[in-house]
Amino acid sequence: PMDQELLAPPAAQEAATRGFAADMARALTVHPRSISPKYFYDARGSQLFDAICELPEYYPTRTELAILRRHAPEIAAQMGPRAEIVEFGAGSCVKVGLLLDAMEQPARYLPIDISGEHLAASAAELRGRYPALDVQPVVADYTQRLLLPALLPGAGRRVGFFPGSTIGNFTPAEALHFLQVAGQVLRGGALLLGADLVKDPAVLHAAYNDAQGVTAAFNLNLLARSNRELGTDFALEQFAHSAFYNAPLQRIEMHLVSRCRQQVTLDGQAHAFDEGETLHTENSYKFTVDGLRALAERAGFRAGPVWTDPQRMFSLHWLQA
Ligand code: AVJ
Repeated sequence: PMDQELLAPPAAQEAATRGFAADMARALTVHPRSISPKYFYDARGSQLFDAICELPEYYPTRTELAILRRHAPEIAAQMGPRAEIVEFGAGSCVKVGLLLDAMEQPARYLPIDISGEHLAASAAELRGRYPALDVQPVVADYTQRLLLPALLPGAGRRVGFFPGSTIGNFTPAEALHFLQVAGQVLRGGALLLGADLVKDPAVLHAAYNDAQGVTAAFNLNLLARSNRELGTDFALEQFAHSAFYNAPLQRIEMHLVSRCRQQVTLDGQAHAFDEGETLHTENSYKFTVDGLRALAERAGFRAGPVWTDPQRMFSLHWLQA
């Protein structure tokens, strides 16, 4: 039955483009304008995100990796023998590799991703590195629905892995809903969740306004992708990257600000932008350790150990489903 989840690449591609077109049409029609950050990640956007993760100002990736490296044995002990890992989003194989290396006989690895291509690439890499590991990729949008194969006979716990503070892209209501759905498919197991922490706004600001302009290029690539895939005519040089910390809402907001009065055409329909009008492209919520634990408990988890770095920049949570 899971094979039905794996759409043929051309069909999947067309479906993805239709979804992007519908969401872009909506984004251009509503006020204030906003679009999901999931559209950042075409091939170019994924490349730019990888470059962001290497930036001196962008601390989350290297901090989470350091926490994983340092506490992998303890985390693996929580997992127990023959656990299987369900990763929400097929990220870099580096993070899950740290877990797999520390685990006692991992039973299976199930990466879930909307991009079949991305998924196939990371599955191939993991199979190469762990020939004995059962790798079963699942093409799905984990924000929409979650259908997972049954636990293997003889397997231990099912452990969800949601690193990178991707949960910060959800509104609090969406985060609660995601955690409820994840809790259902992980029942009896646990979720290992990475969450970026509230900190000095100057540090947050720098992380999304890097000196080399990689984050700006990442943000603007959304418009370039729209031009490539949807045939819009966004004039990229007429939009400015804007990222700031909204302290009362505990989130970084990214926008693309129209530098002038202009219009953009999608499917023959013109949409006017006033000077200074923005397209809101991303929220990145920051958490307190207690706030995140409370949210997880509201979703039905039992909050367990939390691992952080010495400067308390980032947190990894063990949440029992
Ligand atoms: C993928 C959501 C963790 O919010 O930090 C990085 C994406 N956006 N720089 C984040 C991102 C701009 C990232 N997450």
